[in-house]
Amino acid sequence: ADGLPGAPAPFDKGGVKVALISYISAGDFFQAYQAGAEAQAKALDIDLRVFPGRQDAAEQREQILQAINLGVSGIVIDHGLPESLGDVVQQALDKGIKVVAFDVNLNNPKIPQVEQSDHELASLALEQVVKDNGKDFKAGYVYVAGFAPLDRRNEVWDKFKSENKGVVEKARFGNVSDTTATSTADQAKAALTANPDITVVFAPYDEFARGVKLAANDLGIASKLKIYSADVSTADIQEITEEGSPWVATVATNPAVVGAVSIRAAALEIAGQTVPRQITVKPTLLTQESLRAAGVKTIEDLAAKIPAFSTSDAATASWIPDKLF
Ligand code: SR1
Repeated sequence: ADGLPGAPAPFDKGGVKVALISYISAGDFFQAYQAGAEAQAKALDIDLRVFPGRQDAAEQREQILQAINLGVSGIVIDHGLPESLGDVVQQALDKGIKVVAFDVNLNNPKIPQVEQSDHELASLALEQVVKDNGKDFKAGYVYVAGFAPLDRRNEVWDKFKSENKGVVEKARFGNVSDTTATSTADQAKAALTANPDITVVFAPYDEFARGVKLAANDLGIASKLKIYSADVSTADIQEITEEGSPWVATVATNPAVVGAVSIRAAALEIAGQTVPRQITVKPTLLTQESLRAAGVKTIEDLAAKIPAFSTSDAATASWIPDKLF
């Protein structure tokens, strides 16, 4: 560890140990988030210990205890179930370890919360839904309760339905696991077969959207369905822009930027510098039409065209290198 010249302690000496403890590791979003966290950690000469998530609350608790025993200075908790984390997170805080939460409500004023402005994300998606479909249609909705970002997006969907009585939710389904897309596809097939009048599906997680698209293609109904999602990856861009795709819009941040922001927030906390309790990375609407028109094929293409996809001004300081992508 060489340290960062001019950085505050302990970053001037380098080798600061930080743990990244995820609840979910599978899927494009979480892999890109981790890659962004690793790139930012490297730039800060942080010794980042990554604990893989397997959607297992007991294992995530255990990993937090392991990180405490490793003597880390900071822990980034990426998703998880708040009810199973409160006491172990408190143990970390009691030992002076700084904690940052991404997309898990730990409801502790000592813990900065990183999020993607989920209310805005869902609102932008639903504005596009109305532009494309009006305010009278039968909808499918993909949702699993208990995940902070999905719960926040759900608040917007509930409000949208109560303000637009012509929008009828005919089916609700969803699954979060290590096979989210394929499990959701099986559920979507059953829901779309039972409700052939559904023309719009709000699927605000890219794995959900991928599942619904699979189902629509298998059922041969892609041309009469429109899917609206959250998140973006290079694989998603390919699926959205391919000929005849029913996946017509998504609202997204660059997850790698969000991962980098989470590590910067932890670094600022460890250095004793001011960090807002709420750190937001704003999402951008990406329609099938705009992606095709701009010839966007990859996340790198997006980063070249949209500044928010290459960097964020959240949780920055002059001593923190932030040009990573
Ligand atoms: C199961 S929660 C999935 C969501 O977490 C992140 O906020 C991503 O945006 C994804 O949609």
